[in-house]
Amino acid sequence: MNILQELKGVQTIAISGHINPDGDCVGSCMGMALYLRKNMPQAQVDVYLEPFTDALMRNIPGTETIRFDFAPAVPAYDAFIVLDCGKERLGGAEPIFDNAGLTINIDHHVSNPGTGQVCYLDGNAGSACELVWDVLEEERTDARIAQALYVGMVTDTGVFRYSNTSEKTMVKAGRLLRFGFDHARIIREVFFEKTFLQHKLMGIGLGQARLYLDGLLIVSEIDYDTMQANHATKNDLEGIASEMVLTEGVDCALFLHGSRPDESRVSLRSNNIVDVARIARLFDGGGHVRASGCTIHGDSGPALEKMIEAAREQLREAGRL
Ligand SMILES: [Mn+2]
Repeated sequence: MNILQELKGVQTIAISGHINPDGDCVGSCMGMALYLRKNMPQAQVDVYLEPFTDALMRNIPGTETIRFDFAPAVPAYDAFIVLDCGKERLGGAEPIFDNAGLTINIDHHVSNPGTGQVCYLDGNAGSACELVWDVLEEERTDARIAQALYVGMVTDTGVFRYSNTSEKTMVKAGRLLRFGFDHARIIREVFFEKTFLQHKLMGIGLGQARLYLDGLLIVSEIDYDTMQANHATKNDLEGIASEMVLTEGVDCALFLHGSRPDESRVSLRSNNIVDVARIARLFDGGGHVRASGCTIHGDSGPALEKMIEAAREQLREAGRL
């Protein structure tokens, strides 16, 4: 796909990604927006997203132009580009999508069957930013666009550590570096730097962790009261599940937190064996084989037992139990 050809003659373009935007979502949306603004100067290009971290605001160029209020600047856009998700995760941007003419979807989530008239989907890609890079022309790209896409590649591959990192990922990231931007600062600020509260909650989460299934599964929970006492939101829990799954001997990690008095969010991670997307789907969640999420309503105890059983079954099938 060449995005400029797909959008030929289009005057107004809206771009959005998923609720609770991460670096790949914001990076792909801004990378695309900056590219279209540069190469289609006559067109109006608007990005609609929910708020996200200050580190992403600072390190992804052009974020100050994002429309965080979801008030449509145009009654019906000629085109709508959905990045890093399908229509069902657009949140406040969904009505804008519904009113748009041409709809385009670029995504790397295996659970996304594709939304829109033109789809570019690849479940093997490490990030949506990799796929956005595919539809751009390198000679029409600049350092700001490259930087936005680099943030997404770094975020979704865990700084090129996860199994979704491929030769293609490295080649594309390498091409981006040629544009010249402070890539070391991006990795430090976007990926490794944490707030004091994040570090504190990481300590609580790891301190309360327990091992199950012969040490193949690690589970921890930060309850609603602890969240309240620390004035914590889900953003303050960033990285806890990923850290848990780095425990020696562990294949799968389940991290729960009380999101409301009667609701828990679960982050699931695995290294090699357990398909955590399958477990998340038991609770209407979704995501990737190695990283997924779901929501539990009511008491988390029985749901947690069900998830441990599901992990046990998969580990048995794999001959590990
Ligand atoms: Mn992504």
